[in-house]
Amino acid sequence: MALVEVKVPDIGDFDEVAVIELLVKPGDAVKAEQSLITVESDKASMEIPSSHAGVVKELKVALGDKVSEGSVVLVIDAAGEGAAAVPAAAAAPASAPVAAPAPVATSAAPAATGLIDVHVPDIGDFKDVAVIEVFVKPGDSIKLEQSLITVESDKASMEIPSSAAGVLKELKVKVGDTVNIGDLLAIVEGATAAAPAAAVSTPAPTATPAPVAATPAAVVAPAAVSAAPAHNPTATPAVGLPHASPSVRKFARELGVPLDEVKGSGQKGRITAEDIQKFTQLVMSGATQTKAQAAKAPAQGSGGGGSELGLIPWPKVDFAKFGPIERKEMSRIKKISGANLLRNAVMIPAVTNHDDADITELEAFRVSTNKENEKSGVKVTMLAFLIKACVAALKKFPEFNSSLDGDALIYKQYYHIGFAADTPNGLVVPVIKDADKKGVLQISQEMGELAKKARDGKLGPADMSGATFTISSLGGIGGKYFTPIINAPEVAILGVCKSTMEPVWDGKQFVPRLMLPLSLTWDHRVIDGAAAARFNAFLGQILSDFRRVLL
Ligand code: CAO
Repeated sequence: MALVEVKVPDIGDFDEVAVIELLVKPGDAVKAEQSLITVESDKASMEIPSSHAGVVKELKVALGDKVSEGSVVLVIDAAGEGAAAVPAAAAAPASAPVAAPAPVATSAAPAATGLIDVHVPDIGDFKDVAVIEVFVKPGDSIKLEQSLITVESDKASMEIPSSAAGVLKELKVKVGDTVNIGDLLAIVEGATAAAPAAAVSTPAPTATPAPVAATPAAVVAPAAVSAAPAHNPTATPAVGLPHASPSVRKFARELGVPLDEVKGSGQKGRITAEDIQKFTQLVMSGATQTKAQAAKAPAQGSGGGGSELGLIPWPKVDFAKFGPIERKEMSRIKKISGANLLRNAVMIPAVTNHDDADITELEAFRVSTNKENEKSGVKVTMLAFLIKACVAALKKFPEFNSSLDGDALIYKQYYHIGFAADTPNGLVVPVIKDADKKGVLQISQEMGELAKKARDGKLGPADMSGATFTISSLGGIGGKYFTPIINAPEVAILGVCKSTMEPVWDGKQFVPRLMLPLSLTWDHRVIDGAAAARFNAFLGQILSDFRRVLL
């Protein structure tokens, strides 16, 4: 095993090109020369190949990063390969026409005006590359360095700029043609040429980097533009890459259009600028949605339009018309929990069963325990008993401690119980971990600490994650029953309200009993009504005689 850094090879004088696609991720097995990322300047894009075979350990670049020669792309575990680089190690100088080729002009007449031939400049090892796009037509006014055509190999595409300004008289190539360095592209009735003195087929000695350095024959890589004879100039790009020229990619990025969702109408499914425009129009008119929009729709707050669910729009009322108002932003917690609650309410077919538990003896026991433990500083709460009772019920009815995973259920063999806590900033749900392994005293103590942390806004993500079941207790406040919303991906939640003394028929007479209202909401995809009724009944039995927890 050898960890090897794969670096950006010589990509000409082009510095700071943007990473526009990541083609691999940690854990992927890659072959030598397999494309790892795509980089793009404003005129050309290319794929950067791997100098080694192995398994990707770590990606060192992210989308949007700028890279130059020598930038580390990723770390690869070159197991089995030795750490030897394949030919084309990143260090090797390589042909890398990522740079837009310098325009090459040849004046047919050496005058500043007249007919100017525009040739394909030095595009390095690009041989017989296909013309995949033509941007101009005879009669068009052309600016100096304006892109005339796009050519493409199987790994890179590049726009060829005009070396002359003027009016395009004649175009010498069409889509599907193959071109080579020096080929005549167009004749421009010109005003100016980029380098009037330049000889035909000589790369223009301009600031624009000559795209192709002299390339050692052994160098395979930057592979973007392999000179391999098997090269198929009209091949589509690597699987998964949207087929589009750099300018179309740039256009899509500017509009925020996800290129991989656009259907190309060009040759071999190539995405054109018109395709981007049409896609944008469809999204704007509501006729279609991007995948990101579709994924977001159900999680939107009530302020969302509602159209994503086929509902009538949320009412927009000018409340100030009816009296004085004050507008206050909701807290961050409220906004986050609101989106989650809405998703859970909409996506879960939830049903709530109500029941009462007789906690007369349990409450008496709790009060006496607290008296005995007065000095300990730990107050035993009804909620702590409820947590313990729920763990016993979850053990007896394991589907209540599960989560849906596609068509399967994940049964958790741990019992982490969340409890809803009311804080000045909104509702949070701290979690008592491994409640099955803790006594009521320890649970009470941890709950007190977590509830304090919650009120002080000091709960960390670890305090609030991993719950397998949640209890929401309004017992200290009041009410009879309510319908709590399941805290996905859990499949059930117990709501508890204030216990009250009630007359209960014991078969002979009415006796005063302390009754605790229970409201169990459950996901009907996972749990049936009968199981829910049994769960509540079992919970009631335990709460009425807590010794059953031991059974
Ligand atoms: N019936 C009758 N009295 C109850 C009771 C019940 N079911 N549960 C608690 N009480 C009593 C307690 O005994 C305590 O009385 P004393 O002070 O006389 O001992 C009093 O109510 C206050 O209890 P508490 O609420 O401070 O403590 P708790 O352990 O019951 O609850 C906590 C802790 C964090 C859950 C609670 O403070 C809280 O935030 N509850 C709100 C949860 C919530 O908002 N749920 C709704 C979610 S859906 O929007």
